Amino acid sequence: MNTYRVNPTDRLSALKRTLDAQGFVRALEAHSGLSGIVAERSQINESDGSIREFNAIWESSLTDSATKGLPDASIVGTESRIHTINEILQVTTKPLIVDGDTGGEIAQFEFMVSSLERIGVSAVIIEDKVFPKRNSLDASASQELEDPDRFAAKISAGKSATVSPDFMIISRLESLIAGHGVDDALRRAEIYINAGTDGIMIHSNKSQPDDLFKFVEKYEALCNRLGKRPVLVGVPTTYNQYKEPELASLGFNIVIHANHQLRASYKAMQATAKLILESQSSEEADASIASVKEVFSVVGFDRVVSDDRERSQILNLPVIIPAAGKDPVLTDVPKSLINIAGRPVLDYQREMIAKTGIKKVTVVRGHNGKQFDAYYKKDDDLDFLENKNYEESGSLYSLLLAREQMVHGFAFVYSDILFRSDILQRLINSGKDIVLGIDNTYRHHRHEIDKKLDLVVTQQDIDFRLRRLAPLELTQLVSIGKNIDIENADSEFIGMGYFSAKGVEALVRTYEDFAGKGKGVFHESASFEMASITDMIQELIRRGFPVHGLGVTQGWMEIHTNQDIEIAESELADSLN
Ligand code: SPV
Ligand code: MG
Repeated sequence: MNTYRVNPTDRLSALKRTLDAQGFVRALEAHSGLSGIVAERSQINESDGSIREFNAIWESSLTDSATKGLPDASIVGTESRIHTINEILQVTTKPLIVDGDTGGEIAQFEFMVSSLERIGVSAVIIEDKVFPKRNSLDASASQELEDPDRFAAKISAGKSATVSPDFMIISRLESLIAGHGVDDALRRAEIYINAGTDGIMIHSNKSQPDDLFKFVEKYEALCNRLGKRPVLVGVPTTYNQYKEPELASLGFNIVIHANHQLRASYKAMQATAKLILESQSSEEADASIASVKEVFSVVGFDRVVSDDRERSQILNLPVIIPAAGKDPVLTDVPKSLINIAGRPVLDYQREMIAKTGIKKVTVVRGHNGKQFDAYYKKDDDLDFLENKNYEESGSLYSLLLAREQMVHGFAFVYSDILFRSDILQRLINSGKDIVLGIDNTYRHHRHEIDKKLDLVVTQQDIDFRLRRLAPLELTQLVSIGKNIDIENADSEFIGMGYFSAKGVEALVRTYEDFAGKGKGVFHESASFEMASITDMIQELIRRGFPVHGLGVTQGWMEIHTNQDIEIAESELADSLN
Protein backbone atom coordinates (compact mmCIF):
# COMPACT_ATOMS: atom_id res chain seq x y z
CA MET A 1 0.00 0.00 0.00
CA ASN A 2 1.07 3.52 -0.62
CA THR A 3 1.82 5.36 2.53
CA TYR A 4 1.30 8.93 1.38
CA ARG A 5 -2.23 10.16 1.74
CA VAL A 6 -4.17 13.28 0.99
CA ASN A 7 -7.16 14.72 2.74
CA PRO A 8 -10.16 14.39 0.31
CA THR A 9 -11.13 18.04 0.81
CA ASP A 10 -7.64 19.28 -0.05
CA ARG A 11 -7.52 16.97 -3.00
CA LEU A 12 -10.88 18.17 -4.28
CA SER A 13 -9.87 21.82 -4.20
CA ALA A 14 -6.41 21.17 -5.68
CA LEU A 15 -7.68 21.32 -9.27
CA LYS A 16 -9.09 24.79 -8.79
CA ARG A 17 -5.96 25.88 -6.96
CA THR A 18 -3.73 24.67 -9.81
CA LEU A 19 -5.94 26.35 -12.41
CA ASP A 20 -5.85 29.61 -10.46
CA ALA A 21 -2.11 29.41 -9.99
CA GLN A 22 -0.99 28.19 -13.42
CA GLY A 23 -3.98 28.72 -15.70
CA PHE A 24 -3.25 25.37 -17.29
CA VAL A 25 -3.69 21.73 -16.30
CA ARG A 26 -2.42 18.64 -18.11
CA ALA A 27 -4.40 15.46 -17.37
CA LEU A 28 -3.71 11.83 -18.19
CA GLU A 29 -6.28 9.08 -18.34
CA ALA A 30 -6.37 6.22 -15.83
CA HIS A 31 -8.67 3.23 -15.66
CA SER A 32 -7.30 1.32 -12.64
CA GLY A 33 -5.19 1.76 -9.54
CA LEU A 34 -2.02 0.83 -11.40
CA SER A 35 -2.60 3.19 -14.33
CA GLY A 36 -3.45 5.86 -11.74
CA ILE A 37 -0.05 5.30 -10.15
CA VAL A 38 1.63 5.78 -13.53
CA ALA A 39 -0.30 9.01 -14.15
CA GLU A 40 0.58 10.18 -10.67
CA ARG A 41 4.29 9.41 -10.70
CA SER A 42 5.39 10.05 -14.29
CA GLN A 43 7.62 13.08 -14.50
CA ILE A 44 10.51 14.53 -16.44
CA ASN A 45 12.85 17.44 -15.83
CA GLU A 46 12.24 20.70 -17.63
CA SER A 47 15.31 22.48 -19.00
CA ASP A 48 14.99 25.11 -16.26
CA GLY A 49 15.30 22.40 -13.59
CA SER A 50 11.61 22.32 -12.69
CA ILE A 51 9.55 19.16 -13.05
CA ARG A 52 7.01 18.43 -15.78
CA GLU A 53 4.25 16.10 -14.70
CA PHE A 54 0.52 15.50 -15.06
CA ASN A 55 -1.51 17.82 -12.87
CA ALA A 56 -4.65 15.72 -12.86
CA ILE A 57 -6.05 12.29 -13.70
CA TRP A 58 -8.93 11.69 -16.12
CA GLU A 59 -11.24 8.81 -15.30
CA SER A 60 -12.64 7.99 -18.73
CA SER A 61 -15.85 6.16 -19.60
CA LEU A 62 -14.22 4.79 -22.73
CA THR A 63 -11.25 3.24 -20.95
CA ASP A 64 -13.08 2.18 -17.79
CA SER A 65 -15.52 0.29 -20.06
CA ALA A 66 -12.77 -1.09 -22.31
CA THR A 67 -10.85 -2.35 -19.27
CA LYS A 68 -13.92 -4.42 -18.51
CA GLY A 69 -14.03 -5.59 -22.12
CA LEU A 70 -17.19 -3.54 -22.73
CA PRO A 71 -18.19 -0.85 -25.26
CA ASP A 72 -18.49 2.78 -24.17
CA ALA A 73 -22.27 2.96 -24.52
CA SER A 74 -23.77 3.65 -21.07
CA ILE A 75 -23.37 -0.01 -20.12
CA VAL A 76 -21.00 0.30 -17.17
CA GLY A 77 -23.14 1.99 -14.49
CA THR A 78 -22.33 4.77 -12.04
CA GLU A 79 -21.76 2.38 -9.11
CA SER A 80 -19.17 0.45 -11.08
CA ARG A 81 -17.52 3.66 -12.24
CA ILE A 82 -17.33 4.85 -8.63
CA HIS A 83 -15.64 1.58 -7.76
CA THR A 84 -12.89 2.26 -10.32
CA ILE A 85 -12.67 5.89 -9.17
CA ASN A 86 -12.15 4.74 -5.59
CA GLU A 87 -9.46 2.35 -6.75
CA ILE A 88 -7.58 5.24 -8.33
CA LEU A 89 -8.17 7.62 -5.41
CA GLN A 90 -6.85 5.02 -2.98
CA VAL A 91 -3.38 4.95 -4.49
CA THR A 92 -2.92 8.48 -5.84
CA THR A 93 -3.04 12.05 -4.54
CA LYS A 94 -3.58 14.16 -7.66
CA PRO A 95 -6.91 15.77 -8.56
CA LEU A 96 -9.35 13.53 -10.39
CA ILE A 97 -11.60 14.68 -13.24
CA VAL A 98 -14.40 12.23 -13.85
CA ASP A 99 -16.14 11.56 -17.14
CA GLY A 100 -19.82 11.59 -16.13
CA ASP A 101 -21.21 10.69 -19.57
CA THR A 102 -24.65 12.35 -19.83
CA GLY A 103 -25.10 12.44 -16.07
CA GLY A 104 -28.43 10.60 -16.56
CA GLU A 105 -31.65 11.99 -15.10
CA ILE A 106 -31.43 14.97 -12.74
CA ALA A 107 -31.79 12.75 -9.66
CA GLN A 108 -29.11 10.41 -10.96
CA PHE A 109 -26.78 13.32 -11.61
CA GLU A 110 -27.34 14.69 -8.11
CA PHE A 111 -26.39 11.31 -6.70
CA MET A 112 -23.30 11.23 -8.92
CA VAL A 113 -22.20 14.72 -7.88
CA SER A 114 -22.59 14.14 -4.16
CA SER A 115 -20.90 10.72 -4.37
CA LEU A 116 -17.92 12.11 -6.27
CA GLU A 117 -17.59 15.18 -4.10
CA ARG A 118 -17.68 13.12 -0.92
CA ILE A 119 -14.72 10.99 -1.98
CA GLY A 120 -12.57 13.92 -3.09
CA VAL A 121 -13.06 14.06 -6.87
CA SER A 122 -12.42 17.59 -8.18
CA ALA A 123 -14.62 17.80 -11.25
CA VAL A 124 -17.19 15.95 -13.32
CA ILE A 125 -17.73 16.57 -17.02
CA ILE A 126 -21.12 15.77 -18.50
CA GLU A 127 -21.99 15.82 -22.18
CA ASP A 128 -25.14 17.24 -23.73
CA LYS A 129 -26.27 14.03 -25.39
CA VAL A 130 -29.34 11.96 -24.59
CA PHE A 131 -29.02 8.77 -22.61
CA PRO A 132 -27.88 6.17 -23.67
CA LYS A 133 -24.96 7.94 -25.25
CA ARG A 134 -22.47 6.54 -27.77
CA ASN A 135 -18.76 7.31 -27.66
CA SER A 136 -17.98 10.56 -29.46
CA LEU A 137 -14.94 9.34 -31.34
CA ASP A 138 -17.05 7.19 -33.67
CA ALA A 139 -18.31 9.56 -36.33
CA SER A 140 -20.71 6.91 -37.69
CA ALA A 141 -22.51 6.39 -34.37
CA SER A 142 -25.82 8.09 -33.79
CA GLN A 143 -25.15 11.21 -31.72
CA GLU A 144 -28.42 12.63 -30.45
CA LEU A 145 -28.15 15.90 -28.55
CA GLU A 146 -30.08 16.81 -25.42
CA ASP A 147 -32.38 19.81 -25.36
CA PRO A 148 -30.08 22.61 -24.09
CA ASP A 149 -32.54 23.91 -21.50
CA ARG A 150 -33.02 20.45 -20.03
CA PHE A 151 -29.27 20.05 -19.92
CA ALA A 152 -28.94 23.47 -18.25
CA ALA A 153 -31.46 22.36 -15.60
CA LYS A 154 -29.25 19.34 -14.92
CA ILE A 155 -26.20 21.60 -14.51
CA SER A 156 -28.00 23.85 -12.00
CA ALA A 157 -29.38 20.87 -10.10
CA GLY A 158 -25.84 19.45 -9.94
CA LYS A 159 -24.47 22.76 -8.67
CA SER A 160 -27.14 22.83 -5.95
CA ALA A 161 -26.18 19.30 -4.91
CA THR A 162 -22.59 20.33 -4.19
CA VAL A 163 -21.41 21.38 -0.76
CA SER A 164 -17.92 22.51 -1.75
CA PRO A 165 -17.47 25.71 -3.75
CA ASP A 166 -14.45 24.05 -5.36
CA PHE A 167 -16.19 21.04 -6.92
CA MET A 168 -16.44 21.79 -10.64
CA ILE A 169 -19.22 20.80 -13.00
CA ILE A 170 -18.04 21.09 -16.57
CA SER A 171 -20.40 21.06 -19.57
CA ARG A 172 -19.28 19.18 -22.61
CA LEU A 173 -20.53 20.45 -25.95
CA GLU A 174 -21.22 17.72 -28.46
CA SER A 175 -22.49 20.02 -31.22
CA LEU A 176 -19.44 19.50 -33.41
CA ILE A 177 -19.54 15.71 -32.91
CA ALA A 178 -23.24 15.63 -33.90
CA GLY A 179 -22.60 17.88 -36.91
CA HIS A 180 -24.64 20.83 -35.58
CA GLY A 181 -21.90 23.38 -36.12
CA VAL A 182 -20.18 26.17 -34.27
CA ASP A 183 -23.23 28.41 -33.82
CA ASP A 184 -25.15 25.63 -32.06
CA ALA A 185 -22.14 25.10 -29.81
CA LEU A 186 -21.96 28.81 -28.97
CA ARG A 187 -25.70 29.01 -28.30
CA ARG A 188 -25.49 26.06 -25.94
CA ALA A 189 -22.36 27.40 -24.27
CA GLU A 190 -24.23 30.58 -23.38
CA ILE A 191 -27.12 28.63 -21.86
CA TYR A 192 -24.79 26.42 -19.82
CA ILE A 193 -22.72 29.37 -18.61
CA ASN A 194 -25.89 31.11 -17.47
CA ALA A 195 -26.88 27.90 -15.65
CA GLY A 196 -23.66 28.15 -13.61
CA THR A 197 -21.29 25.72 -15.29
CA ASP A 198 -17.68 25.90 -14.08
CA GLY A 199 -16.17 24.92 -17.39
CA ILE A 200 -16.87 24.24 -21.03
CA MET A 201 -15.42 21.28 -22.83
CA ILE A 202 -15.62 21.54 -26.59
CA HIS A 203 -15.17 18.19 -28.26
CA SER A 204 -14.20 17.21 -31.80
CA ASN A 205 -13.33 13.96 -33.51
CA LYS A 206 -11.79 15.56 -36.58
CA SER A 207 -8.09 15.43 -37.31
CA GLN A 208 -8.15 19.03 -38.49
CA PRO A 209 -10.83 20.61 -36.28
CA ASP A 210 -11.19 24.06 -37.81
CA ASP A 211 -14.71 24.35 -36.40
CA LEU A 212 -13.35 23.69 -32.92
CA PHE A 213 -10.77 26.46 -33.31
CA LYS A 214 -13.48 28.80 -34.61
CA PHE A 215 -15.51 28.04 -31.47
CA VAL A 216 -12.51 28.75 -29.27
CA GLU A 217 -11.95 32.09 -30.98
CA LYS A 218 -15.53 33.17 -30.40
CA TYR A 219 -15.61 31.75 -26.86
CA GLU A 220 -13.63 34.68 -25.46
CA ALA A 221 -16.06 37.23 -26.94
CA LEU A 222 -19.03 35.26 -25.57
CA CYS A 223 -17.48 35.17 -22.11
CA ASN A 224 -16.70 38.87 -22.26
CA ARG A 225 -20.34 39.55 -23.05
CA LEU A 226 -21.56 37.29 -20.21
CA GLY A 227 -19.03 38.64 -17.72
CA LYS A 228 -17.70 35.18 -16.72
CA ARG A 229 -15.23 32.88 -18.25
CA PRO A 230 -15.56 29.24 -17.24
CA VAL A 231 -12.39 27.21 -17.88
CA LEU A 232 -12.05 25.75 -21.35
CA VAL A 233 -11.28 22.05 -21.74
CA GLY A 234 -9.96 20.20 -24.79
CA VAL A 235 -9.46 16.52 -25.58
CA PRO A 236 -6.98 16.39 -28.45
CA THR A 237 -7.19 12.71 -29.37
CA THR A 238 -7.76 13.09 -33.10
CA TYR A 239 -5.96 16.42 -33.43
CA ASN A 240 -2.94 15.56 -31.32
CA GLN A 241 -0.53 17.20 -33.75
CA TYR A 242 -1.31 20.29 -31.64
CA LYS A 243 0.91 20.44 -28.60
CA GLU A 244 -0.10 21.58 -25.15
CA PRO A 245 1.56 25.04 -25.33
CA GLU A 246 -0.25 25.80 -28.57
CA LEU A 247 -3.61 24.69 -27.17
CA ALA A 248 -2.93 26.73 -24.04
CA SER A 249 -2.15 29.80 -26.10
CA LEU A 250 -5.45 29.37 -27.95
CA GLY A 251 -7.28 29.53 -24.63
CA PHE A 252 -7.53 25.94 -23.37
CA ASN A 253 -7.07 25.65 -19.60
CA ILE A 254 -7.30 21.87 -19.32
CA VAL A 255 -5.93 19.43 -21.87
CA ILE A 256 -6.91 15.79 -21.38
CA HIS A 257 -4.94 12.90 -22.88
CA ALA A 258 -8.02 10.77 -22.64
CA ASN A 259 -7.27 7.13 -23.44
CA HIS A 260 -3.58 6.62 -23.99
CA GLN A 261 -2.64 4.39 -21.08
CA LEU A 262 -5.43 1.96 -21.99
CA ARG A 263 -4.37 1.87 -25.62
CA ALA A 264 -0.72 1.43 -24.65
CA SER A 265 -1.41 -1.44 -22.29
CA TYR A 266 -3.72 -3.21 -24.74
CA LYS A 267 -1.02 -3.17 -27.40
CA ALA A 268 1.66 -4.30 -24.96
CA MET A 269 -0.54 -7.15 -23.69
CA GLN A 270 -1.28 -8.31 -27.22
CA ALA A 271 2.37 -8.23 -28.25
CA THR A 272 3.39 -10.17 -25.15
CA ALA A 273 0.68 -12.78 -25.63
CA LYS A 274 1.75 -13.28 -29.24
CA LEU A 275 5.42 -13.53 -28.33
CA ILE A 276 4.69 -16.21 -25.72
CA LEU A 277 2.68 -18.17 -28.30
CA GLU A 278 5.49 -17.92 -30.82
CA SER A 279 8.26 -18.74 -28.37
CA GLN A 280 6.37 -21.38 -26.39
CA SER A 281 8.02 -19.75 -23.41
CA SER A 282 7.83 -16.37 -21.70
CA GLU A 283 11.59 -15.87 -21.58
CA GLU A 284 11.64 -13.90 -24.84
CA ALA A 285 9.01 -11.53 -23.44
CA ASP A 286 11.06 -10.66 -20.35
CA ALA A 287 13.00 -7.95 -22.13
CA SER A 288 9.91 -5.97 -23.07
CA ILE A 289 7.88 -6.28 -19.89
CA ALA A 290 8.24 -4.95 -16.34
CA SER A 291 9.97 -7.26 -13.89
CA VAL A 292 7.94 -8.76 -11.07
CA LYS A 293 10.23 -6.90 -8.71
CA GLU A 294 9.27 -3.60 -10.32
CA VAL A 295 5.58 -4.42 -10.04
CA PHE A 296 6.04 -5.42 -6.40
CA SER A 297 7.79 -2.19 -5.70
CA VAL A 298 5.29 0.08 -7.46
CA VAL A 299 2.30 -1.30 -5.56
CA GLY A 300 4.08 -1.31 -2.20
CA PHE A 301 4.50 -5.06 -1.79
CA ASP A 302 8.09 -4.43 -0.72
CA ARG A 303 6.88 -2.67 2.38
CA VAL A 304 4.48 -5.44 3.32
CA VAL A 305 7.30 -7.95 3.02
CA SER A 306 9.73 -5.88 5.04
CA ASP A 307 7.10 -5.51 7.80
CA ASP A 308 6.69 -9.31 7.79
CA ARG A 309 10.42 -9.74 7.93
CA GLU A 310 10.65 -7.43 10.92
CA ARG A 311 7.89 -9.34 12.69
CA SER A 312 9.45 -12.72 12.00
CA GLN A 313 12.81 -11.40 13.12
CA ILE A 314 11.19 -10.53 16.42
CA LEU A 315 9.69 -14.00 16.70
CA ASN A 316 13.09 -15.50 15.98
CA LEU A 317 14.79 -13.42 18.62
CA PRO A 318 16.29 -15.43 21.40
CA VAL A 319 15.54 -14.81 25.03
CA ILE A 320 18.85 -15.26 26.80
CA ILE A 321 18.79 -16.35 30.42
CA PRO A 322 22.13 -16.03 32.21
CA ALA A 323 21.85 -18.76 34.84
CA ALA A 324 25.45 -19.61 35.68
CA GLY A 325 25.73 -17.87 39.03
CA LYS A 326 25.02 -19.19 42.48
CA ASP A 327 22.23 -17.71 44.55
CA PRO A 328 23.61 -16.59 47.93
CA VAL A 329 20.66 -18.19 49.79
CA LEU A 330 19.28 -21.01 47.65
CA THR A 331 22.62 -22.60 46.91
CA ASP A 332 21.67 -26.20 46.16
CA VAL A 333 20.35 -25.69 42.66
CA PRO A 334 20.95 -23.39 39.69
CA LYS A 335 18.60 -20.38 40.06
CA SER A 336 16.57 -21.53 37.05
CA LEU A 337 15.76 -24.77 38.85
CA ILE A 338 14.48 -23.23 42.09
CA ASN A 339 11.32 -25.14 42.72
CA ILE A 340 8.03 -23.27 42.86
CA ALA A 341 4.98 -25.45 43.51
CA GLY A 342 6.68 -28.46 42.03
CA ARG A 343 8.12 -26.86 38.92
CA PRO A 344 11.41 -25.10 38.18
CA VAL A 345 11.38 -21.31 37.66
CA LEU A 346 12.53 -21.90 34.07
CA ASP A 347 9.24 -23.69 33.34
CA TYR A 348 7.26 -20.61 34.29
CA GLN A 349 9.61 -18.39 32.32
CA ARG A 350 9.34 -20.50 29.17
CA GLU A 351 5.57 -20.49 29.44
CA MET A 352 5.50 -16.69 29.48
CA ILE A 353 8.06 -16.39 26.70
CA ALA A 354 6.01 -18.73 24.52
CA LYS A 355 2.95 -16.50 25.02
CA THR A 356 4.72 -13.67 23.18
CA GLY A 357 5.28 -15.92 20.17
CA ILE A 358 9.03 -16.14 20.78
CA LYS A 359 10.34 -19.67 20.52
CA LYS A 360 14.04 -19.59 21.15
CA VAL A 361 15.41 -19.67 24.67
CA THR A 362 19.11 -19.85 25.44
CA VAL A 363 20.16 -20.66 28.98
CA VAL A 364 23.75 -20.05 30.03
CA ARG A 365 24.47 -22.53 32.78
CA GLY A 366 27.37 -22.87 35.21
CA HIS A 367 26.84 -23.54 38.93
CA ASN A 368 25.39 -27.07 39.25
CA GLY A 369 24.77 -26.89 35.52
CA LYS A 370 24.40 -30.64 35.11
CA GLN A 371 21.18 -30.54 37.13
CA PHE A 372 19.39 -29.08 34.11
CA ASP A 373 19.73 -32.43 32.35
CA ALA A 374 17.26 -33.99 34.77
CA TYR A 375 14.55 -31.56 33.64
CA TYR A 376 15.32 -30.42 30.11
CA LYS A 377 16.63 -31.68 26.82
CA LYS A 378 18.40 -29.39 24.43
CA ASP A 379 16.28 -28.97 21.30
CA ASP A 380 15.58 -26.47 18.52
CA ASP A 381 13.87 -24.10 20.88
CA LEU A 382 15.92 -24.56 24.02
CA ASP A 383 19.66 -24.16 23.90
CA PHE A 384 22.19 -24.53 26.70
CA LEU A 385 25.55 -22.80 26.73
CA GLU A 386 28.18 -23.59 29.32
CA ASN A 387 29.95 -20.98 31.39
CA LYS A 388 32.76 -23.17 32.71
CA ASN A 389 34.30 -20.17 34.33
CA TYR A 390 31.22 -19.32 36.38
CA GLU A 391 33.04 -18.86 39.67
CA GLU A 392 35.32 -16.20 38.24
CA SER A 393 32.88 -14.43 35.96
CA GLY A 394 29.81 -12.24 36.17
CA SER A 395 26.50 -12.11 34.35
CA LEU A 396 27.94 -10.01 31.50
CA TYR A 397 30.42 -12.74 30.65
CA SER A 398 27.59 -15.31 30.66
CA LEU A 399 25.43 -13.12 28.46
CA LEU A 400 28.19 -12.61 25.91
CA LEU A 401 28.70 -16.35 25.60
CA ALA A 402 25.49 -16.14 23.57
CA ARG A 403 26.79 -13.49 21.20
CA GLU A 404 26.37 -15.65 18.11
CA GLN A 405 22.67 -15.98 18.87
CA MET A 406 22.14 -12.29 19.57
CA VAL A 407 23.20 -10.53 16.34
CA HIS A 408 19.66 -9.61 15.25
CA GLY A 409 18.74 -8.52 18.75
CA PHE A 410 17.69 -10.36 21.89
CA ALA A 411 15.73 -10.13 25.08
CA PHE A 412 17.18 -11.23 28.37
CA VAL A 413 15.64 -12.33 31.62
CA TYR A 414 17.45 -12.96 34.86
CA SER A 415 17.20 -16.58 35.88
CA ASP A 416 15.50 -15.94 39.21
CA ILE A 417 12.46 -13.90 38.30
CA LEU A 418 8.87 -14.74 37.57
CA PHE A 419 7.13 -12.41 35.15
CA ARG A 420 4.06 -12.02 33.05
CA SER A 421 4.37 -12.19 29.29
CA ASP A 422 3.06 -8.67 28.65
CA ILE A 423 6.19 -7.17 30.22
CA LEU A 424 8.40 -9.03 27.77
CA GLN A 425 6.08 -8.13 24.92
CA ARG A 426 6.18 -4.43 25.76
CA LEU A 427 9.96 -4.45 26.05
CA ILE A 428 10.30 -5.97 22.59
CA ASN A 429 7.73 -3.64 21.05
CA SER A 430 9.09 -0.47 22.63
CA GLY A 431 10.91 0.57 19.46
CA LYS A 432 14.04 1.39 21.50
CA ASP A 433 17.48 -0.08 20.93
CA ILE A 434 18.16 -0.84 24.56
CA VAL A 435 15.30 -0.91 27.02
CA LEU A 436 15.05 -2.26 30.54
CA GLY A 437 12.04 -3.01 32.70
CA ILE A 438 12.07 -0.69 35.72
CA ASP A 439 9.80 -0.51 38.75
CA ASN A 440 9.62 2.28 41.33
CA THR A 441 7.48 0.53 43.90
CA TYR A 442 10.43 -1.05 45.69
CA ARG A 443 10.18 1.58 48.44
CA HIS A 444 6.84 0.13 49.40
CA HIS A 445 7.81 -3.53 49.53
CA ARG A 446 6.50 -5.24 52.61
CA HIS A 447 9.42 -7.51 53.05
CA GLU A 448 12.78 -6.20 54.01
CA ILE A 449 15.14 -5.53 51.22
CA ASP A 450 18.03 -7.78 52.21
CA LYS A 451 19.86 -7.60 48.92
CA LYS A 452 21.55 -4.76 47.13
CA LEU A 453 19.18 -3.76 44.38
CA ASP A 454 20.11 -2.65 40.91
CA LEU A 455 18.72 0.86 41.04
CA VAL A 456 18.24 3.36 38.25
CA VAL A 457 18.03 7.12 37.93
CA THR A 458 15.75 8.24 35.14
CA GLN A 459 15.52 11.48 33.20
CA GLN A 460 11.91 11.92 34.18
CA ASP A 461 10.62 10.61 37.46
CA ILE A 462 7.53 8.64 36.51
CA ASP A 463 4.90 8.24 39.16
CA PHE A 464 3.79 4.75 38.31
CA ARG A 465 1.27 4.76 41.12
CA LEU A 466 -0.91 7.42 39.55
CA ARG A 467 -3.99 6.07 37.89
CA ARG A 468 -3.57 6.54 34.22
CA LEU A 469 -5.26 5.57 31.02
CA ALA A 470 -2.19 5.84 28.83
CA PRO A 471 0.28 2.98 28.93
CA LEU A 472 3.19 3.46 31.27
CA GLU A 473 5.89 5.58 29.82
CA LEU A 474 9.32 5.07 28.48
CA THR A 475 12.02 7.26 29.88
CA GLN A 476 15.72 7.53 29.29
CA LEU A 477 18.06 6.26 32.02
CA VAL A 478 20.69 8.52 33.52
CA SER A 479 22.48 5.80 35.50
CA ILE A 480 22.13 2.26 36.76
CA GLY A 481 23.92 0.18 39.38
CA LYS A 482 24.03 -1.24 42.88
CA ASN A 483 25.93 1.75 44.28
CA ILE A 484 23.23 4.31 43.59
CA ASP A 485 21.88 5.74 46.80
CA ILE A 486 18.34 4.55 47.42
CA GLU A 487 17.27 8.15 48.04
CA ASN A 488 18.53 9.33 44.68
CA ALA A 489 17.17 6.44 42.69
CA ASP A 490 13.82 6.52 40.93
CA SER A 491 13.36 2.86 40.21
CA GLU A 492 14.64 -0.64 40.47
CA PHE A 493 15.79 -2.67 37.46
CA ILE A 494 13.61 -5.78 37.26
CA GLY A 495 16.11 -8.02 35.49
CA MET A 496 14.49 -8.02 32.08
CA GLY A 497 15.49 -6.10 28.98
CA TYR A 498 15.71 -5.95 25.23
CA PHE A 499 18.50 -5.08 22.80
CA SER A 500 17.83 -4.40 19.10
CA ALA A 501 20.45 -5.32 16.48
CA LYS A 502 21.80 -1.78 16.87
CA GLY A 503 21.84 -2.18 20.64
CA VAL A 504 23.75 -5.45 20.25
CA GLU A 505 26.29 -3.77 18.03
CA ALA A 506 27.00 -1.18 20.75
CA LEU A 507 27.10 -3.90 23.40
CA VAL A 508 29.56 -6.09 21.52
CA ARG A 509 31.75 -3.17 20.45
CA THR A 510 31.98 -1.92 24.06
CA TYR A 511 32.59 -5.43 25.38
CA GLU A 512 35.46 -5.90 22.96
CA ASP A 513 36.99 -2.61 24.02
CA PHE A 514 37.33 -3.98 27.54
CA ALA A 515 37.93 -7.68 27.01
CA GLY A 516 41.30 -8.80 28.24
CA LYS A 517 42.24 -5.42 29.75
CA GLY A 518 42.27 -6.71 33.33
CA LYS A 519 41.19 -5.24 36.62
CA GLY A 520 39.57 -1.95 37.38
CA VAL A 521 38.32 -1.08 33.94
CA PHE A 522 34.70 -1.02 35.09
CA HIS A 523 34.02 1.48 37.83
CA GLU A 524 31.94 -0.83 40.03
CA SER A 525 33.47 -4.23 39.55
CA ALA A 526 36.71 -5.67 40.66
CA SER A 527 37.51 -6.96 37.22
CA PHE A 528 36.04 -6.93 33.80
CA GLU A 529 35.37 -10.68 33.97
CA MET A 530 33.28 -10.22 37.11
CA ALA A 531 31.24 -7.39 35.57
CA SER A 532 27.49 -7.63 35.60
CA ILE A 533 25.07 -6.81 32.80
CA THR A 534 24.15 -3.59 34.59
CA ASP A 535 27.84 -2.57 34.79
CA MET A 536 27.90 -2.79 31.02
CA ILE A 537 24.67 -0.87 30.64
CA GLN A 538 26.07 1.88 32.85
CA GLU A 539 29.11 2.01 30.56
CA LEU A 540 26.86 2.26 27.48
CA ILE A 541 24.98 5.15 29.12
CA ARG A 542 28.32 6.80 30.00
CA ARG A 543 29.31 6.56 26.35
CA GLY A 544 26.15 8.34 25.34
CA PHE A 545 24.17 5.40 23.99
CA PRO A 546 20.49 5.99 24.82
CA VAL A 547 19.18 3.38 27.24
CA HIS A 548 15.50 3.50 28.10
CA GLY A 549 13.48 2.31 31.04
CA LEU A 550 9.99 0.92 30.59
CA GLY A 551 7.76 1.42 33.62
CA VAL A 552 6.44 -1.78 35.17
CA THR A 553 4.59 -1.97 38.46
CA GLN A 554 3.19 -5.41 38.73
CA GLY A 555 3.50 -8.75 37.10
CA TRP A 556 6.98 -9.73 38.17
CA MET A 557 8.85 -10.91 41.24
CA GLU A 558 12.31 -11.98 42.13
CA ILE A 559 12.93 -15.32 43.87
CA HIS A 560 15.89 -15.31 46.15
CA THR A 561 14.64 -16.35 49.56
CA ASN A 562 12.38 -19.06 50.88
CA GLN A 563 9.89 -16.36 51.73
CA ASP A 564 9.81 -15.32 48.06
CA ILE A 565 9.04 -18.92 47.16
CA GLU A 566 6.13 -18.97 49.63
CA ILE A 567 4.73 -15.71 48.23
CA ALA A 568 5.04 -17.01 44.69
CA GLU A 569 3.37 -20.29 45.57
CA SER A 570 0.47 -18.63 47.31
CA GLU A 571 -0.02 -16.23 44.39
CA LEU A 572 0.07 -19.09 41.91
CA ALA A 573 -2.48 -20.99 44.03
CA ASP A 574 -4.71 -17.87 44.09
CA SER A 575 -4.49 -17.43 40.38
CA LEU A 576 -5.58 -21.02 39.89
CA ASN A 577 -8.65 -20.60 42.12
C1 SPV B 1 -13.71 9.30 -22.69
O1 SPV B 1 -12.49 9.23 -22.55
O2 SPV B 1 -14.45 8.41 -22.29
C2 SPV B 1 -14.30 10.45 -23.32
C3 SPV B 1 -13.53 11.22 -24.30
O3 SPV B 1 -15.44 10.70 -23.07
S1 SPV B 1 -13.89 10.58 -25.79
O4 SPV B 1 -13.65 9.16 -25.79
O5 SPV B 1 -13.03 11.28 -26.74
O6 SPV B 1 -15.30 10.86 -26.11
MG1 MG C 1 -16.53 9.23 -22.17
